[in-house]
Amino acid sequence: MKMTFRWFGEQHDTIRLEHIRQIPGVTGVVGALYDVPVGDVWPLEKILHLKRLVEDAGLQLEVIESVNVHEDIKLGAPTRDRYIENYRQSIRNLAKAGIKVICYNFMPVFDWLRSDLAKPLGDGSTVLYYDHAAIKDLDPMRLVEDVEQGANGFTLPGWEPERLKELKTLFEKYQGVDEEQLFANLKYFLEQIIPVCEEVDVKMAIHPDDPPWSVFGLPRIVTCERNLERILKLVDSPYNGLTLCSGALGANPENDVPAMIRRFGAIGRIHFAHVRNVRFIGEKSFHETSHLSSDGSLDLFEIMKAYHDIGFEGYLRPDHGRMIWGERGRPGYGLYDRALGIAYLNGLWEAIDKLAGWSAELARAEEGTFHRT
Ligand SMILES: [Mn+2]
Repeated sequence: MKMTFRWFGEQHDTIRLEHIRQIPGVTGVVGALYDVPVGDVWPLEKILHLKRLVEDAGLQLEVIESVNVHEDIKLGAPTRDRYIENYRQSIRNLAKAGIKVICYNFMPVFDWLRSDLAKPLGDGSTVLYYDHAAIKDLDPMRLVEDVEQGANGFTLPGWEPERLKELKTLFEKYQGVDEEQLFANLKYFLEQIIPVCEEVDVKMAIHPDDPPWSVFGLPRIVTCERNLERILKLVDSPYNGLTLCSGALGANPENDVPAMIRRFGAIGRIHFAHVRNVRFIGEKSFHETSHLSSDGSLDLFEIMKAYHDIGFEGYLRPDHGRMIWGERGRPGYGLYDRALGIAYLNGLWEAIDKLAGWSAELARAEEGTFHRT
């Protein structure tokens, strides 16, 4: 397991690379270019500049999150081929800079969605909160305004203004796209890009939809074990893999996250792990929490144990945290609670690893005794 930390770059993050370097066990940064419009080719010089910054701070840059997919690709519009060709070129450029994994998502219109970006908890911290009942009847434009106001002046990933002003038109375009069509459009995209990934050795890792159900009547497919399996089979290559996000999938209590880790990890298709907790409040309603098992509804020990059992050697990062200690930053992406999350995940990992070593030793010793007698 390689511990990483998401960073939004010099212009878009309050957190400095030197601070990330000081979090125990972190070896790499998960980065992206935020000034390249969705659909354009990522220029090699810009990628190399980012890589230099990260490496000068003593960290590695091997994972990109995200290279966003242009809406025309998800819609299956006639113009998609141009954007797919650009995506292929971005993959080649990222490979030249030593990138190993690209995280992306295939969510129509919206990236992740929440009804509140700063819900206060009893301990005085604030967290991201989702309540389907509050969202489902809302005008999507109204939600966009709310999110913009609650984002502390940041543009949230996936909520780029140029994309959101097209919102109305986009909704109209999705009228004819159901889940089956979205699967077909994803297949078309993967068939074009995976051969390039195989050629340049870059692994694609699709992020689950967050939350993992349909919102505003838009189709969503990266939601459950069955669909993940179907996605992996659309193009059956090790380069077509997953970002297994415990929080996104875990928001639906029907998703058994440790079981998914074991199943898809055993076949080598998890390339990137997002680990965090959520607390269920009711039907399609949850808020985020610290990473600690007892603070939420997911068992982080079981999750880390599953990664250990499959011999996970890929990239892992803590995910959204609470906003604590007066920090002002991107909702979900403060320094302090994610650093606490890392310390906790490292502790779980060390304990699981040593106990596994002891059990193996014990088993060998017992075997020895058995043979001698
Ligand atoms: Mn995630």
